[in-house]
Amino acid sequence: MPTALITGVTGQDGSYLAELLLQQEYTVVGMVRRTSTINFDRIKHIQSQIEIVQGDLLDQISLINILQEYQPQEVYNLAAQSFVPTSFTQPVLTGEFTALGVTRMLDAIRIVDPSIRFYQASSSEMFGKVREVPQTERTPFYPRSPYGVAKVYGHWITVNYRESYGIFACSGILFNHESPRRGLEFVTHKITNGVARIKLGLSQELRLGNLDARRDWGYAPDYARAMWLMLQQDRPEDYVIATGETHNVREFLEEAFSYVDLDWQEFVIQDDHFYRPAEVDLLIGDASKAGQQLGWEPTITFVELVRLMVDADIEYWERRLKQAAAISA
Ligand code: NAP
Ligand code: F7E
Repeated sequence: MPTALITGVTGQDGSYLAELLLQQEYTVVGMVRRTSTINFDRIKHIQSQIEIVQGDLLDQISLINILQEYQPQEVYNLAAQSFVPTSFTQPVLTGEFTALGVTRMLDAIRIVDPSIRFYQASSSEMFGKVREVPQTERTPFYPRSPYGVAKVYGHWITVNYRESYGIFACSGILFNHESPRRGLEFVTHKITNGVARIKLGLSQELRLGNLDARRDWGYAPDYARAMWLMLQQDRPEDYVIATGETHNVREFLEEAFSYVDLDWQEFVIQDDHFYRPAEVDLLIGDASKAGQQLGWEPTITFVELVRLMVDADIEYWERRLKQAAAISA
């Protein structure tokens, strides 16, 4: 059975990809960085089936040692500083993790075993101030944040190692993808968590930034499947993964609040704190190439995505309330 190394296994995508690879009977090695308190919330249900190994994208030797010890056939590089606002306040750290970290891993592969297949988690944020609509694999990049700039570097170094050293290296240009496991600071989960708390009487307001930004939002497990498919092809190539639909933040709000019979305008406060120094106004992807060559299609619609996230957050907060009631009884 093949062995796969996932960096960023504790993140949203890493957890779904690990589940998928375990279903395919891979040996899954998950790289985690050392922290004083471990947070395996997203992988606790599969933790016993994964080999957890300590390593860090900032530390080249740790990457070389992991490849030598576990000898994976596939490496999925999902680790990154992935929150766009933090990239404005910590631009150098973002460059180290999200840009140079890719070179460290590619170089480790080149040194230890150049036959390893490599997936790089590229992003629609590379399109930034978009040059064409919809965006395809051929659309020029114009990043609008230190995060986007770092991802452009990660994308091109992946292409460069493929062309220079013949490494089977693919860059998946993934548009926004969400789930109940999405970090709480990202706008979709911030909204659905806020809706659940307001519905259950735990909050009275939700503070947000730019409601006009448009995104192409898909469902994270669908996107994990696309990553795996890219590494199963005869030739390494880059692919856009997207739903082909765009919605603004206001539409997401309307859908989430109305699903629980609330009017978002009574609860949402626009707050300058959540605006960015430069914004990405419109993203919409054309995933025709992935459809034709990988047979990939999204399985969840926008409305289904919003509702499943609201349902999950309501269930979470109801459980928490029951636990609190049981403790105080
Ligand atoms: P996420 O939930 O923020 O997870 C990021 C992961 O990276 C976490 O496991 C984190 O570990 C790990 N990490 C961060 N810095 C590290 C370091 N120096 N060394 C080792 N591990 C480190 O992100 P995600 O949403 O799953 O996204 C996965 C990847 O896809 C990221 O590269 C992201 O930039 C990219 N991407 C995401 C989307 C999207 O819509 N989700 C779209 C396009 C591209 P800790 O648990 O220790 O923090
Ligand atoms: O913002 C607006 C905000 O933080 C979406 C990452 O996974 O996807 C993600 O990046 C939009 C932006 O995601 C709030 O201004 C309004 O226009 O959920 P987000 P993102 O920046 O698109 C890409 C593809 C990645 O690769 C990234 O790693 O929503 N917005 N009000 C807000 N955003 C946040 N976070 N919080 C607000 O209060």
